Amino acid sequence: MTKDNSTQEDQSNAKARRARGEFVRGVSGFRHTIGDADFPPEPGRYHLSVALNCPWCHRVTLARNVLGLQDSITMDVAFPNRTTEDDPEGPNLWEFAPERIATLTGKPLPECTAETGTGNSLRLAKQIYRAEGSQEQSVPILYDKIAGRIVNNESAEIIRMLDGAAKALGSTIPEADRVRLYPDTLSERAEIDDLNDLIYTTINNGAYKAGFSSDQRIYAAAFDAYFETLAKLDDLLSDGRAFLTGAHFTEADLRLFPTLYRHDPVYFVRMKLNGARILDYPHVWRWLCRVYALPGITDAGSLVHCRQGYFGRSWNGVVPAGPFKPMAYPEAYERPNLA
Ligand SMILES: N[C@@H](CCC(=O)N[C@@H](CS)C(=O)NCC(=O)O)C(=O)O
Repeated sequence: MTKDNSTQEDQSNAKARRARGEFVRGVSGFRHTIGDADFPPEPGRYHLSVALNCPWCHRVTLARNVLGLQDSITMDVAFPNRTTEDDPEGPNLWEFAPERIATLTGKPLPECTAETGTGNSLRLAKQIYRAEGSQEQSVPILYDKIAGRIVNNESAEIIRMLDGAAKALGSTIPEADRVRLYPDTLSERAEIDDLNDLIYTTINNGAYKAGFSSDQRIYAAAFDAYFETLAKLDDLLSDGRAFLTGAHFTEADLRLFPTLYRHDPVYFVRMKLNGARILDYPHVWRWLCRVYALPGITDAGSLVHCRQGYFGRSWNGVVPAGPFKPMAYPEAYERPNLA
């Protein structure tokens, strides 16, 4: 499957780089594929465990929706804030706790669920891994409910396999109307691969490189690379094309959306990416609104979960109330002419 630098970070000297204050993302260990002998494509067999504040999970919830797989692939949603120091199982763990109160709203979050995929009503995502002897703890997780096994925990591969097996998995969208995230034409695939490389390194993971690195020079380099790519994308979209590779929505658009959806209301503050808003890039802004208007996009994500997740446990836990100018988010994404 995809083992290129659009999927994961180069891990060389990761320990030394982390010691120097660089945020280096780890590598996902479960890399099976639907279609392998053990994992036949069957409707109702597979299950996703996600958190709606996680941008990698957002790729997967977007693919599930735009491919019409909401009925055939069940899904659990963890609470946006991970466990705290006093948790008996340890801190920073994704928890399925639909009763937990969000400080942002003062109420439980209606999208959150218990853990239903394994049939064991587990409290933590970590426990899904421990059942298979793994020390991992990340989301998203694609799980086989028949085999009782984890298939894959790498979002780049999960979206690719859902796209390839959508029909056999029981998509409710007729083939002729269903989007092809990774079309067969080699030229389009090459264009998508190049965009994926640039966008993964400087935007998707770049945002974390800026926001979570504790070295000024590493932060500054990530900051510059992020806004350089935004300027390049604004230029690319200035020729009137609807989507990144032309007339059709593809995997490249799907992978760019989660980060830009979070930029103005979250990353501008939380990741110190305060160089500009997406609103300041008119062609990228109109692209963002165009994607937001596509069927299945709005309910694949939640800015309430994002704000609660990124701020609810950072600093003193108080979640910033803005922005409200020119208008509140996500409603602003319904106004392409704001830019
Ligand atoms: N490469 C993975 C990255 C997944 C990932 O890093 N997820 C984060 C949430 S945003 C996570 O669960 N991190 C917790 C951990 O690894 O302990 C993918 O794209 O699926």
